[in-house]
Amino acid sequence: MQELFKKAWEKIEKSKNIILAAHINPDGDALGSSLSLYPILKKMGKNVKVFNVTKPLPMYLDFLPNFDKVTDKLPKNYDLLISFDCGSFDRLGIEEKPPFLINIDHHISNTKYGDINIIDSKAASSSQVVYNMLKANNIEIPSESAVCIYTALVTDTGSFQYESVNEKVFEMAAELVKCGVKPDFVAKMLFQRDRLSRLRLLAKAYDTIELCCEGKVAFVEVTKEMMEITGAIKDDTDTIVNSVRAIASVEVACMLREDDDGIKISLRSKNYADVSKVAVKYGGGGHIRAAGATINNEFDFEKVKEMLKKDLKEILKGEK
Ligand SMILES: [Mn+2]
Repeated sequence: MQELFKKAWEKIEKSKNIILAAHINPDGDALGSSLSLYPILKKMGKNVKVFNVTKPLPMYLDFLPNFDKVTDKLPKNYDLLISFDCGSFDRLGIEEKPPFLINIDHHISNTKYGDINIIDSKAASSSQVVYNMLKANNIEIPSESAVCIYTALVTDTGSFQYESVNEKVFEMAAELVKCGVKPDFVAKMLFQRDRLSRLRLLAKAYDTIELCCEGKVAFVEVTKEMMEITGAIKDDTDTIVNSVRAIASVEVACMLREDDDGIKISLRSKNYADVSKVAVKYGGGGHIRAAGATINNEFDFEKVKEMLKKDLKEILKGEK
């Protein structure tokens, strides 16, 4: 890994026009990781652009330094693109292959589409991989970058709750606080700016919770109608599946959301089930404990649940 960090940094030093990019519908890790390098590369005199194909960007991340610099227009001429938190090239929303691509990620399902691939599936967030790269190259972390790296870490670990959280994660968090992060500020920005529309949507969604497989599996539904009635937006659905997983008996929670291009399924597991296997089966991907996919329009919710029940029974088999 240290070799790769050095190689990647050498390439960055040699490049002039650099794009920092993350996957479509970015979460805190995707956007935080891409924005984290912006001030550092600027200071190095690079021409840097942060690209994301999504419009509008999730507003709950608007406190990230340089959030307003993110553009959905890909510049024509550039030497290097660095992708963050993006498991496959098509999720970047870029047509042509970049002249050189550094792929920084922690998804076990990453397809290694870069010229340099720095994939650490043990990392708690892609921002931890960025952090390790900066450390390996003795780069000082300005507070603007630290806030981005820290926010990405908080969002991807469910506020330091997941199995990926270890001594290294806390050491890194402590270091980032030394660099100027105020954890209470980040927490307030992330968790104390809720929208009424989201709470109204939760009420409707929770009403649809259905348990099966002896209470080990829970389904929750979000329809277009619910979104319209409550005035909720897609971002408002982000954490629903996590709170459904919190039911005591549940090992796997699954949210089904009606989207324009099909039914979006989001899977979360608690202790032992590898839900990435199920997501991959439907053309998606993710992690062992958090994964997702989009199933095309030819099925309705009931049919999708039926299919998923079968798959989930299979992955729950033989476990305690
Ligand atoms: Mn991530």
